Amino acid sequence: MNDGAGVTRGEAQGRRYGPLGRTLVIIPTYNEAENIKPIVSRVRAAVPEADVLVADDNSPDGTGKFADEVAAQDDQVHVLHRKGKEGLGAAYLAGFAWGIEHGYGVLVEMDADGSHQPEELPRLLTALKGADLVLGSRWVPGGRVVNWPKSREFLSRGGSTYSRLLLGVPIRDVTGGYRAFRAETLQGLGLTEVASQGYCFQVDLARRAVAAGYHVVEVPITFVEREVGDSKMSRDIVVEALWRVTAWGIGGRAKRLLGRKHS
Ligand SMILES: Nc1nc2c(ncn2[C@@H]2O[C@H](COP(=O)(O)OP(=O)(O)O)[C@@H](O)[C@H]2O)c(=O)[nH]1
Ligand SMILES: [Mg+2]
Repeated sequence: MNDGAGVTRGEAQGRRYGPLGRTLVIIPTYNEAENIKPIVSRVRAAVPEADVLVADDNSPDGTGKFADEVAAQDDQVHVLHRKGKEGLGAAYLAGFAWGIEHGYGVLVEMDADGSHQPEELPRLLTALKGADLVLGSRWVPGGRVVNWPKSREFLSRGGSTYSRLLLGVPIRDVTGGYRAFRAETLQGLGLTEVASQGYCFQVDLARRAVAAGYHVVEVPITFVEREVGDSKMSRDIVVEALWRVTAWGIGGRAKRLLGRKHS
């Protein structure tokens, strides 16, 4: 149950997977000046063959400039400068497009604040050899959270449970943001239609992957709450997630009901 738990579709069993190709770790940033250099060097040390793309939304604290300084010293580090704060979802979509255009076979999502430990990435990549999508998971056996207030854990567990039940996706940690995608998987998710901006972006991608029949695997991770800088979690982000997940859930049920009537 520990490595590679959470098969979503039986038909995926026995499928053969192609080689992974080059890996790009995408790190979205907004005001992560103190975190950006340490996180990039941890990624480079943990997975030296992987390249890094920092997707910065013109952070007022100069994160983009610090990322440029790292990129100037290291050919495997790139920076995508975006014009302003547009949310996590938009930054990832831009990062995915950049990565696919540049021929990467694996695209990884990772926060800048150290919550997603780069040292755990090799385990995610190993699991991706036999999957279409790997989710770093706090809520499967072996997964855990360090330094989170009870209120935040309640919100995250509650959000995952609500989404799982309403959307019918058999995933324990559906809001998590430490993930490894095969490029082909991303290309099959209909990303041009994704409008989710905040954390429900992660729920959106997970539900699309399940609906498309991809083999999704959850790998336990230890999520460490940031020590430096501020969380961008806001009431707006929670409200967006709540209404979108609810709308998807109701829309999906209505579609199934209508489908049944017509058949
Ligand atoms: N580019 C970009 N990055 C963002 C935005 N909002 C959050 N992030 C980044 O997304 C990651 C997760 O955000 P964080 O504030 O740590 O959220 P939390 O861990 O849920 O409290 C961090 O690397 C942030 O800098 C945004 O609007 N644009
Ligand atoms: Mg964080």
